[in-house]
Amino acid sequence: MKQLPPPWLALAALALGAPALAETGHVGHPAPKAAASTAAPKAALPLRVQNAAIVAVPPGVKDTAAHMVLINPSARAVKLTGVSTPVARHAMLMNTVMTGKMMGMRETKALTVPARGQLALKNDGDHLMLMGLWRPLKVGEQVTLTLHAADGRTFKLSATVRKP
Ligand SMILES: [Cu+2]
Repeated sequence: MKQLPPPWLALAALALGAPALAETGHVGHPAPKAAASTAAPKAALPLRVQNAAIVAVPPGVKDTAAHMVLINPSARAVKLTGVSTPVARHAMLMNTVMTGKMMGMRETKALTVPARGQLALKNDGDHLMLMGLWRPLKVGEQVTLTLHAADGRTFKLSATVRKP
């Protein structure tokens, strides 16, 4: 007569069972897999480069520009979101813009190398800037630049310091 479980025990079991089922349902969810692929080693961007140059500046000038032609033989556009180099404190992607009759430049969040196309980085167009050179660069010296994409892929290239 007293062996019947009290009704609250059945309710407690139900309450405990519900989250347990939800947990089981989560195991097959793709979210943990996506997290794992983010941590995967970073692949190289499918780019080639021609005529990579850094503009030689007089000693004491701490900022300079980098020019090149980036070629993307792949079927997908490559969106670059940053650049880094060991010779400068900071490097950035730039656009040249016309404000009235004044030509100026401004930092941009991204530069795109079109699929099966190319992007020319030059003085009067899109280019890269190296800000805060740690030391004077010598004409003829090779400098490593690393281009970064939003997905973590990178492209490392060597640019020659040249007189403008
Ligand atoms: Cu610039």
